[in-house]
Amino acid sequence: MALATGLRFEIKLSAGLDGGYLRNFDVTVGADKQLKFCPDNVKAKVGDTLTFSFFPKNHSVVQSDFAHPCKPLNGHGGIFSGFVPVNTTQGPQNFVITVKDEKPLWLYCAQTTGNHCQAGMAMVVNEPAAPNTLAQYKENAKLSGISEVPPAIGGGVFQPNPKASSSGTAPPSTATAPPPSASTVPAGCPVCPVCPTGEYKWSQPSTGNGYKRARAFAG
Ligand SMILES: [Cu+2]
Repeated sequence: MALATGLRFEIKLSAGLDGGYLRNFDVTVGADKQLKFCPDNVKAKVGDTLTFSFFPKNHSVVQSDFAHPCKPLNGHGGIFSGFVPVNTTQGPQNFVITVKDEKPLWLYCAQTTGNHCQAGMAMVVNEPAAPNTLAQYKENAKLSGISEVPPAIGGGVFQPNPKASSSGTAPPSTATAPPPSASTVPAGCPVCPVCPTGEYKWSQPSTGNGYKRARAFAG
């Protein structure tokens, strides 16, 4: 896994295509012990970001295409977060990708223990019209055989996760556990498995000039 060695600021001078602002979508990976991305169907524009936060036990984000569910794009290329083992509530680092175009972007988890992709752990950005829907991708995934893992991490950056536990150990799980809504599911993400479609979190309001404000990335 890439480790943050410092922070740098990157100012995006390209406005969102809607002329207003770019957005970030927070996506949980395996939250609530479910083999799901949440949300799993996002409509995004060029320059928008998706920030993946990882939950136990060991998930990944891999890009594929519709025709090859649970297989890396072009056999090897594309987005890959690596496997992110998590023992605590959330992993210490998030994986952030930037939407490069508005073509459909298919993502899955390549964990073979439990066959996560075949069990439906997949998502889409900019879902195409029928018949190539997310639902159909998941149907095809059931028959896809063993998931494949890309050889190298790429296609995104890691950022510190402000919601991660700093102790490195699992929190108490019985009498002193916080209310269910407190920590395991980010605010704004409804209880899975029913994930919303599309836009539920806006990262920053427009500043009026069409530019996104500076944003820190792990470098
Ligand atoms: Cu997984």
